Amino acid sequence: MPADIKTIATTCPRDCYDGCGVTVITRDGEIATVTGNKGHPSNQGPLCAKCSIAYNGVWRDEKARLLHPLRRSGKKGDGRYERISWQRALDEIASRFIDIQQSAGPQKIAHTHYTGTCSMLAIDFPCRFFEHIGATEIDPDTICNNAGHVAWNYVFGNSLNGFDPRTIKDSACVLVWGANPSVTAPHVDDKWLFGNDVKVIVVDPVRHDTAARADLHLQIRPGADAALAFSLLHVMQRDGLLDEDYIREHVIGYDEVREGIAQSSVEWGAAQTGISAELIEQAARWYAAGPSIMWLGQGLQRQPGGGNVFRACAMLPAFTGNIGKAGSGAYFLNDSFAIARNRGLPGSHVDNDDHDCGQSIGQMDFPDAINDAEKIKALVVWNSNPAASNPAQERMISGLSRDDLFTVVIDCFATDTAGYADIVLPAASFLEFDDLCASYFHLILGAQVGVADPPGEALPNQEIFRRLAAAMKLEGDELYQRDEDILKREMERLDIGLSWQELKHRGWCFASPEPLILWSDGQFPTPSGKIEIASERAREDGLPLVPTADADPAAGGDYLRLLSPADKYLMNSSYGNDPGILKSLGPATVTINPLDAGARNIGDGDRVSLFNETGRLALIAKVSDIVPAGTVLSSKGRWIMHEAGKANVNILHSPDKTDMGESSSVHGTKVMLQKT
Ligand SMILES: Nc1nc2c(c(=O)[nH]1)N[C@H]1C(S)=C(S)[C@@H](COP(=O)(O)OP(=O)(O)OC[C@H]3O[C@@H](n4cnc5c(=O)[nH]c(N)nc54)[C@H](O)[C@@H]3O)O[C@H]1N2
Ligand SMILES: Nc1nc2c(c(=O)[nH]1)N[C@H]1C(S)=C(S)[C@@H](COP(=O)(O)OP(=O)(O)OC[C@H]3O[C@@H](n4cnc5c(=O)[nH]c(N)nc54)[C@H](O)[C@@H]3O)O[C@H]1N2
Ligand code: SF4
Ligand SMILES: [Mo]
Repeated sequence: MPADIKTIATTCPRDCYDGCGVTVITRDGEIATVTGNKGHPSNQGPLCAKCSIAYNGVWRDEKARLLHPLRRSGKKGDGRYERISWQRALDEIASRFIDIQQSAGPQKIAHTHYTGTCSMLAIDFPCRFFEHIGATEIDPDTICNNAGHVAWNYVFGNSLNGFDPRTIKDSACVLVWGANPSVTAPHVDDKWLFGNDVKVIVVDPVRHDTAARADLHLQIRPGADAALAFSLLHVMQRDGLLDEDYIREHVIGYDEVREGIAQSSVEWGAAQTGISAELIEQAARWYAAGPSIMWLGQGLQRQPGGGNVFRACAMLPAFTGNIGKAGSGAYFLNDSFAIARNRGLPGSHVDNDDHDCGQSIGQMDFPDAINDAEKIKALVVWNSNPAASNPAQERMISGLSRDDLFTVVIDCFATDTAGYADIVLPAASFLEFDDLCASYFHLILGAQVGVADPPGEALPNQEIFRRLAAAMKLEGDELYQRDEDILKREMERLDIGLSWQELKHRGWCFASPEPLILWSDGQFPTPSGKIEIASERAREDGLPLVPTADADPAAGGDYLRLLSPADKYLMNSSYGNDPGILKSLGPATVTINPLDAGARNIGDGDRVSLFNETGRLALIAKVSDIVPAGTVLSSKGRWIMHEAGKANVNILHSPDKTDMGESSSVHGTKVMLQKT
């Protein structure tokens, strides 16, 4: 009998700008291959390198996946576990939680989660449980992008309403500032950024592949971006390139920064940023000529002054009117769900679901809190891997090792963090249940389609929390709502004219059939209704009224600035256990400018150490001028257990906060470098 071959369209739910369409080919009901959906507007072909490997590797390898609930049988961290039934696991968790609720209070139960999977049910539903019991949330965005959110909320009243990428057809210039799409958005990079007839300007300390391919690369010193923004505006002000009508009608604060811009000469800007005066002039003219899109990356705001940088950069679209018109836009993130719900409106007033789970502790306070028995008595980790991902790695692990901390980890894999759990619960992956995905770049909604049964006894996050609620005998309809009912209701709310079954059949659809020009009505959800470069709300929060033209000083002495952004082959720490990925990754490296390497007698391939007050890490040197002198580069996301020194780059980062939003400022870290 011929094999029964089926082709099913689904969506990649990783925390990724691209939001690719996935094609799963099944043979006699079993997954044969996971590949890219050629008909999807984002990828238009294969998946990225990492997903092509991992979705056909560990993701579907029963030997690599967690299959059953486990209970720790050895010491924390030594990885010895015994299999137990779901009932026993849930009963034990329920009784420990009830005990803590009664003896110490529910807020002593903490949970930490982020974007391990971004589909709607699997990312949001568990929060209902934690809200219901009154647990403390480790504030998710403060590990990633909260400084940018807070800053752009001051300025625009919203940080999730950027622009519609389809409108690039009307654009002349795209300014990519502190993002690395060649790694973090490979299809956006290739198909969108370089697939359209636009001038590309990149501002980044690193000459990554996008920067190397761009028309202009402004190789800035880390943390000097606000000074650059002022200096770019200086050129536009001097040459009469600002849009005075737009400023008058839609912006407040120009008068307060006018003088600061006038003083930020190109020569001054060049001295602050390390970029030549000619490049600053050229970039300013191209951007101001427009129509221009500005894309601020998430790496950009992971600097100590990241919030101020975002407010300073926002002056570019505000003062040149490069917002609310065809081919223009100011983008940090989009929220396709919110935009779909409001697609009949002229542009801006999206409802800003912030997935707030009640009381919280910031991620930068997490290392201290997890070491404090009075603050946290039980911890649930789901959709994240803090042992590998969080700064202050040593302190995180000492907290996770506490004997008196009752820890539950829910994951598809036995991660570094799972090794410290009392109970480990196996999660189903995106290939194994239906859900709804929204891209944060393209305005696309995607169906996630369950194409296989979960391996072993694994369950989707939402089902795990329904069962845990039942084990605790909690009352409340929202805790038990079925997936089908939520998906049906959400499709009605989205009002895109498709039922869940229809979307599943098609695989994806745009949030609006026609391209949208966001902010076209010129109404911003700020107190004044205008773009607030001068923000009273910021001042009330103890911040300057307007952005300032600051640049971080050089690291000083023998110190170098360490950047640890995304890796091509990893998705944060996801995929770090895949043999094919490990082979592609090779050993952990640090990229060093020839001047810094020469001064320390370091050659390509040498063994070196990076160290500071927080920790020490052994790496292999890569000598290259893709990084400027004074800056070293070593990417994030490797699994600790696979590293010889049982640590990754987060051993070097301290949990210092950004100027706004109590967010991570990992890219501000200073390190010493030594040949070993
Ligand atoms: N040094 C340094 N550190 C950084 C950064 C940096 O730039 N530099 N960046 C930071 C940023 S931007 C972020 S967002 C964080 C991310 O850090 P984390 O939130 O820790 O992200 P991941 O490491 O990918 O962990 C996600 C986990 O979810 C699991 N998972 C996948 N699907 C499911 C599912 O359906 N259910 C469950 N329960 N689990 C699932 C994966 O297997 C994986 O273990 O890291 C931060 N860490
Ligand atoms: N392959 C892959 N893709 C990913 C991820 C991954 O881990 N791997 N992670 C996902 C997640 S969670 C996120 S948040 C996004 C992040 O994706 P991006 O928004 O692209 O951010 P990062 O990769 O953190 O950093 C981007 C750039 O910021 C630059 N940068 C650092 N400091 C400064 C500075 O002071 N000034 C300027 N101008 N630039 C600076 C870095 O050199 C880096 O090239 O990517 C997502 N996509
Ligand atoms: S991680 Fe990003 S680039 Fe890779 S397949 Fe998923 S959506 Fe596409
Ligand atoms: Mo992130």
